[in-house]
Amino acid sequence: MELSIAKEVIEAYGFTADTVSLQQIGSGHINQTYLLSSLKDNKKYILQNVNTEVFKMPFAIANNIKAVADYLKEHNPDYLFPAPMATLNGDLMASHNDEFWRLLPFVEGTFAFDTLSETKQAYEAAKQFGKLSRLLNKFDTSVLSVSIPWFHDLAWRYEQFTFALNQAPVNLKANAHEVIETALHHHFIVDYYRSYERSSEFPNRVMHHDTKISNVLLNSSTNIGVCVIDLDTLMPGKFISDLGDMIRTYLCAFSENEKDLNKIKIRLPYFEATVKGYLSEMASILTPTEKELILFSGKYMVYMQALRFLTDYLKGSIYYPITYPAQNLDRAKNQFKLLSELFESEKILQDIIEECLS
Ligand code: GN1
Ligand code: MG
Repeated sequence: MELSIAKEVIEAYGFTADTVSLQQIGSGHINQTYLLSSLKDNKKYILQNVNTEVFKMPFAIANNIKAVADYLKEHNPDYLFPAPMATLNGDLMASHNDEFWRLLPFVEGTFAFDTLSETKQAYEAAKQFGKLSRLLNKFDTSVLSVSIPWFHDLAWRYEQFTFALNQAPVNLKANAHEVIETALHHHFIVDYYRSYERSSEFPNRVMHHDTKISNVLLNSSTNIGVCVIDLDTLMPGKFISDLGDMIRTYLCAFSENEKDLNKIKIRLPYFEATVKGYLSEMASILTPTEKELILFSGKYMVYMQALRFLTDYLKGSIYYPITYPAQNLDRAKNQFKLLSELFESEKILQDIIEECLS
């Protein structure tokens, strides 16, 4: 068999190494994902290795997904929630040599993509992520474990940035000088976040926490949203995480890897489609305070991602894989450019939000 997947993993799910074919797919930074085709019954599955450097408690994730899957099965049996399948032994994952693997159903007739080419895709994706939170509105978030502590805690991310800054080698600090100044200058976003953090009008909800477009499956022929995938960070959080990450990743025609900053512009129709799609599910659920924070959600997520890339650069790029030394610095510059675009278009973006809310 090709690739380095132990036969024990395949066998835990009742396959044999000589009757499956595996192909690496996906573009995520964190986990490795394979398309597993069973030659026996011609069925396809997704086999995924959980990155235990990042997710130190893989069973916490598996239990979270199971708790949500059980709840949804009871309350919304028709909702498609692609949870991992149990092994032959009934385990939530296959573990072998300190590695953890899971097997998921492959959803036929759907596709995931890396870049948006139509506003409809933004609308449909945002609707899917909104729908998940809406269906879980009454779910008790306190039963969920935190799969990555402080994951979207902006104050903590800022603190990590200042620690990294204090310890960074002089050459990295010199290369990043301007970006560091920009990061420090935007500290007011942290203060703003802190001022809402504990408000009862800003409740914990079940958040996906990674709402990029490749984490939603659309119907191949109609482009209609089918379901969300990649549930590792399904845990309690604030609504600004999901909506904010969509604003971060759907508005610009170019990704966080684009180095030409002149290309980093926001597309207003994609903003409108994202907000509309999200509100088509969440409008009746969000509190008045949350509705005031719609535009802030984008600033919060873009700033946090900029800080995360910059922090990683200063630490020697130990978290986000890179293909050249300054890539995480370039990614941080890209995100700060996007942030400045959000500030520049603030007025018109807020007008669009008002229109979507009315
Ligand atoms: C990571 O692996 P991927 O691409 O789904 C990261 C997200 C970042 C994203 C930026 C667990 O997600 O938080 O937004 O990279 N996931 C984790 O590309 O850190
Ligand atoms: Mg992910």
